[in-house]
Amino acid sequence: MTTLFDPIRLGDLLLPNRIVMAPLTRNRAGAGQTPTPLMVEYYRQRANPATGAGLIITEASQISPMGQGYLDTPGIHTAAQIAGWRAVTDAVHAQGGRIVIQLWHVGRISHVSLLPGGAAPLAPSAIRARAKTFVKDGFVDVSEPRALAADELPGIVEDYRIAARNAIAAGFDGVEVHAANGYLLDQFLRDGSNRRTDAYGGPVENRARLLMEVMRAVTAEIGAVRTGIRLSPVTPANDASDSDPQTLFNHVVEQLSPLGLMYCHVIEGATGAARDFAPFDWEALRRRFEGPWMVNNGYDRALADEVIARGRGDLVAFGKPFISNPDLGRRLREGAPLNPLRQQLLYGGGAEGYTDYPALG
Ligand code: 8OZ
Repeated sequence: MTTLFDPIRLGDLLLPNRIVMAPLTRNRAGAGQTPTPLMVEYYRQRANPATGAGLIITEASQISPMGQGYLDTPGIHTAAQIAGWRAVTDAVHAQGGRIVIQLWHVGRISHVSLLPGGAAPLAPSAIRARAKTFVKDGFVDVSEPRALAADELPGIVEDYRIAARNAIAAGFDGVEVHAANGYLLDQFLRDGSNRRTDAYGGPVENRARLLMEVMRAVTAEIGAVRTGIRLSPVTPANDASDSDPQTLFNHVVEQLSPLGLMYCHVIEGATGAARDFAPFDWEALRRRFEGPWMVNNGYDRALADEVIARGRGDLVAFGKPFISNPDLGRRLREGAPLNPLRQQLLYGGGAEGYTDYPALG
């Protein structure tokens, strides 16, 4: 019987176990949205697969200045950012670990104070989300977005392609395209945020068009074996809504499968919410995807064992438990108690609540 502690092949990577550190926004980037030495230490602490993660997925990292939606999130679009990430990937690899970067464009989930020249956030349609973001002065409502013109979309696809190339230049083992949680690609997928009447709106085939163009560009640039994706079919996060998520995401996963991706990562439910708060046929999605299937949200050892033993998932991504336990892999294996999370230290700040969680002696 397969367990969390059995190896698995993801593309060209052989992971020693199936324990994944989920992408986690921590808002600790330095000037120029550049990864800092403190971030190097945070990832290094979690990188050794014998005690930490078999695979680390970085915090969401914007592909362009317009892709940023929160204070102090890192980017992967400047030379300084690439150099900062190189220090992270070198530290992870020195521990024997593996790491991919999550590529992010927030779309309408942003604020004019974060964007170049005070620009309006970009969206499929000019519909403001009922959502908050975090800026210099604290939590604020997101700004009114402007609808992207069709002739601007090739530029967005190109930004993803260049970000993927930058990721490889920075030493990453691959990328995860963030198509979840109500950000740009998810905004195009869903009819609650996409009211376009061109080839990128209307039927699900059209709403999935931008995502598929991005996935084809990224896989052509760095290889499908180095490209994963994250989806969140039922999340209401960031005002995400769709009239028929099952049909939508069945279609999306059917389209993704033939690309031969490194993995498909799904958030079962909504981050921080009950796992079963919305009915959804997860098996129907899983059946439609040929490659490795990564599950996330509210997993503990028992649930992870069950899902892997039954083949409902191949890997399990742990989020908050990895924040408060740098040696989560070891604790799961030994059944050791977990450090409690200090919730108020999640976003922004320094070492406190970041690199000061103790490992087992
Ligand atoms: C928490 C705070 C800010 C952003 C996501 C990237 O939900 C995020 C995020 C999470 O995917």
